[in-house]
Amino acid sequence: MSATPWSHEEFEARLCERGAAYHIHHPFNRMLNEGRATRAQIQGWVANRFCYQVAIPVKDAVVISNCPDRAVRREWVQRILDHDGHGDDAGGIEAWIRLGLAVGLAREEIEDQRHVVPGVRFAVDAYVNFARRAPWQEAVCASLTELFAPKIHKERLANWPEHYPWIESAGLQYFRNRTTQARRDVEQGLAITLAYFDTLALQQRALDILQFKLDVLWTMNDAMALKYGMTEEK
Ligand code: AHQ
Repeated sequence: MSATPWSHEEFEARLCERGAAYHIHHPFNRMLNEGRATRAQIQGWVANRFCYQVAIPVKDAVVISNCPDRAVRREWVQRILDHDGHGDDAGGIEAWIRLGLAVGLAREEIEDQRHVVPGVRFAVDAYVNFARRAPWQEAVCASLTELFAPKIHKERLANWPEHYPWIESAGLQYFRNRTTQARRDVEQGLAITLAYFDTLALQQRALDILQFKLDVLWTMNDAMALKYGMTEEK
């Protein structure tokens, strides 16, 4: 007799419980958001996270290329436009470069990814390659770390101006944009996930996929902490 799947409410609650492993709790991120990061650590974080940012629209294009459902593609394509830009909107990748300029990096050294450490690159590649290989619904599920993203963007917007007044306010626009975009993304991603993972075994698979993506983000912070060091709590 097959075990009864969790209700959508229970399934969503179990997905949200995994937020305890979100990289907002990583010591390197806490150092950034509590004002203990040096200029070099902030520059290193922005330069390394650029590797992740430029991979997102590639990952999203992979999801679209694997997805036969036109209605899903019509919504999902917005994610690519959000990052690559369209019309007069320069997009999130350009906004991330703007953040890099605001923390004192040159456009060239951001774009050529000379500062990206192997652990960050491998974690990012693991995410994109997962999306290439997995059913498109599993790649959708992996994006649900954004359940926890509005909080981390709001935390940066609340704390960085006070802790790092030398960073020009326009440089933080990326975080402002993502606060609303992440919420919209999660609505679509969660609806697809709750509908597709409809047996107990599949629901447990969804939790494993979310944990994989949480580990991708956590590992990126581990690699950056190793490279740039950690300024301990006072
Ligand atoms: O800026 C981020 C972003 O555009 C995305 C897309 C989404 C995905 O498809 O996996 N995840 C994600 C995330 C972004 N920013 C991260 C941060 O800490 O600034 C958080 C990250 C995520 O929660 O997965």
